[in-house]
Amino acid sequence: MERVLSGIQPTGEVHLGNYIGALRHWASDQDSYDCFFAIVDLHAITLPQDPEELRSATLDLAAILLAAGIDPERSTVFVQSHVAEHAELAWILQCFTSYGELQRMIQFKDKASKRHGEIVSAGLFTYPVLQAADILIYRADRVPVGEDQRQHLELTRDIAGRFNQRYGETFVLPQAAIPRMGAKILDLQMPDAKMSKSADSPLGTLKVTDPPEEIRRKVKVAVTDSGREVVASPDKPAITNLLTIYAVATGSSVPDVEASLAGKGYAELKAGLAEALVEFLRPLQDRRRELLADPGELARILRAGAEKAREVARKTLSDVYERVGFLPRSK
Ligand code: AQP
Repeated sequence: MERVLSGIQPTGEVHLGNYIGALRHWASDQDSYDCFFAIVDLHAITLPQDPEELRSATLDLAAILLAAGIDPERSTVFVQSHVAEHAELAWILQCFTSYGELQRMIQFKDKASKRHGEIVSAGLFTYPVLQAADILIYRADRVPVGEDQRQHLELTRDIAGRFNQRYGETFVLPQAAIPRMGAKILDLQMPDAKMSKSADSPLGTLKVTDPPEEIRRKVKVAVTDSGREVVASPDKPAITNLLTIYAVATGSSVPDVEASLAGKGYAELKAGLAEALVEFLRPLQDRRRELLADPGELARILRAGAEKAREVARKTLSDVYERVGFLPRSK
């Protein structure tokens, strides 16, 4: 079985972009792959976090992953900081990554530009190398992610290739698995930007935990494009985005949704979309609430996941240490 690895940060709250672009594919990948899913808390602290909020967001995210259909019996679900090997491998890989490569990372440039005089940490700069370590340490073949992660995946392949060339085949070169539909869900208020946890406008980000009335409100005030026709096209990014979300929420395709709304206007599109989303998110929201009622069980699942992950990670790291020339650790 090929192996899948993906991660999500316990920062802010999970939004529709995370769910549509990543999480729902994680759930379906379990049928065909040996899956490793990480809650990447080490990545979260590249920007300032409140410790208590980070702890509770980590547990909440575990509940959301399970509520989204990830089955801890079939997949390895764990918290990144519980597997110290990620950070150890990241150090080695930093020595195989150039400053220039990291400077070209779009996410770094975006996130650094939003710091407005606040410290831009070295962790934010080297974050893509830790992400490379997350993937390479499991020798993952496939990484299901949204479009925003394409550049980081290419960097991961470059780093792995460079290491392999120098020391012999050590890492698997992973493929990014970017969905054809919904790989970049846009902000409902600023359809020139992706939906994001740290968006300036809270109305633009639809959280998977938003109650029905909040979903209806956010869809109602979503920005639209000029014109009146409900069609997807490059000059209608906002309507295309709403149609994409509608298609995913109803398990259909954009042309089918367009056809069902033929002759109707933006108001009907929004009304139908809001109800479709309420129904789409309801099972996840109900299940999350049930899971959060038993935090002890969530912690147990994460502990078991970390143990399974560590077994694989330890083996890769020891191969790497041996290849770069470190003396064996005492047993
Ligand atoms: N808008 C999006 N559309 C589709 N997929 C998306 N992803 C993120 N935003 C979208 C995918 O979600 C997975 C988890 O991503 P993450 O935890 O790294 O989240 P993020 O990219 O940090 O989330 P934000 O919302 O974008 O946070 P900030 O505001 O910090 O930049 C990944 O697979 C990602 O591709």
